[in-house]
Amino acid sequence: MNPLSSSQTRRDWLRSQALLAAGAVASKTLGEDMVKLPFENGDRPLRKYPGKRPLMVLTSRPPQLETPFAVFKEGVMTPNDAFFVRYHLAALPAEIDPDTHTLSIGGHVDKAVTFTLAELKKDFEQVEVNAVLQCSGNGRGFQVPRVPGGQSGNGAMGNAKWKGVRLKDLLAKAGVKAGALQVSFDGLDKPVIEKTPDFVKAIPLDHAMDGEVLVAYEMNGEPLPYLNGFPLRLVVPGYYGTYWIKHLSKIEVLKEPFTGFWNATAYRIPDNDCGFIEPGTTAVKTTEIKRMKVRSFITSVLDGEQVKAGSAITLKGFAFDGGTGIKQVQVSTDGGKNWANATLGQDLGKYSFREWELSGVTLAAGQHELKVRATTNGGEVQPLEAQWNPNGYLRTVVETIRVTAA
Ligand SMILES: Nc1nc2c(c(=O)[nH]1)N[C@H]1C(S)=C(S)[C@@H](COP(=O)(O)O)O[C@H]1N2
Ligand SMILES: [Mo]
Repeated sequence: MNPLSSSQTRRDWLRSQALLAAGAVASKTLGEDMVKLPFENGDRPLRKYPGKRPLMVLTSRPPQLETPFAVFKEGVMTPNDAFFVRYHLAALPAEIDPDTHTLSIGGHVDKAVTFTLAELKKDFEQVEVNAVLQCSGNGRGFQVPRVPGGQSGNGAMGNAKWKGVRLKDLLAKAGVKAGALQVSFDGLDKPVIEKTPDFVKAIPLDHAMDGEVLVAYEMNGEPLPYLNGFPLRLVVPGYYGTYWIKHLSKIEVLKEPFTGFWNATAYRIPDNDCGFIEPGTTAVKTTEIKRMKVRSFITSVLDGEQVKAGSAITLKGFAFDGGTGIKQVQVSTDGGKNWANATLGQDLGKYSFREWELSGVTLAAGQHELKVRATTNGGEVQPLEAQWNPNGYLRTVVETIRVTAA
């Protein structure tokens, strides 16, 4: 029987499609709720981890958990219990005692220092920043041609208020010696086999000293969730998540260029103006991934959902970039032919999600392609055509969702 033969079954079918796209429960496997991302091998179980509501599991060892996209309807700050999780190494610290956890600073400094959590909170100025944390491979699953790596939808990102102390203030306590080049960061998680390189990341000294990089202990007014780096993590506003070291325990000031695997071999992009190359080719030269490219999303209605035909609705969403801030957001409801300027919401800082809305949108009965495009204060505009690189990083293309008005 044609599944669309009666209006009743057609309605059911549309509803099930909408649920699939919205990241709602699509089916059950072995008693577990499953969600389907709209690409090949996109089936994800929804599973509950400590401190988290059920999230989409990409891998369980190490935990890689994606935020169901519908969560972004809840507001401009991403709730801690829904915030995505990403680890590279499977040996996570079993237990961390905040009273005994320490952060040490050594290497090319006048004197090595060690701080307890209590000392960090008491002895240094506390600062806050609203900032987006996004994995370099967020949206990788949509890239065509496909590439290896975690096939994420767009839920490997979130926006939070981070509270902590300035990295530069901590480094000043240790006294950075002349000739220092870089600063490296290590957390408590460890590889399970010796061959796997420990997850250590480094940034240039001038970046470490710019006053924006924080050692944070709070997220949205609460201690960091265990899986988001309890009790301390690096916050590198504007930069892709790979630098935001969790369970931070060791900082080293280096006088030689850092050659660790996770900077020198992994998390690299083609070294050219845009970070993209001809699909299927290999970059001649690569460089470290750094600041995030501009992105924008519609959140008030999700891909595959249904809206009311013939009456005015308000579309909403958010945009962000690597730190120049959002200048303009435009929305198209006809597949990109015409664009209307959205109204920007409150400015929560140049590193935060920036909300937008467009009221008075009326859609005639039928299928519609909605698109959203942001322009930054730095003059960056989202392209209409997707670009490609071998790691599926830097997704910045204008996103398209399909809705049915009925
Ligand atoms: N200690 C540690 N920190 C880490 C990682 C890790 O594997 N171990 N992964 C990094 C990467 S690639 C990302 S995208 C972010 C993810 O942060 P979250 O798990 O809090 O969402 O953590 C970063 N910090
Ligand atoms: Mo990442």
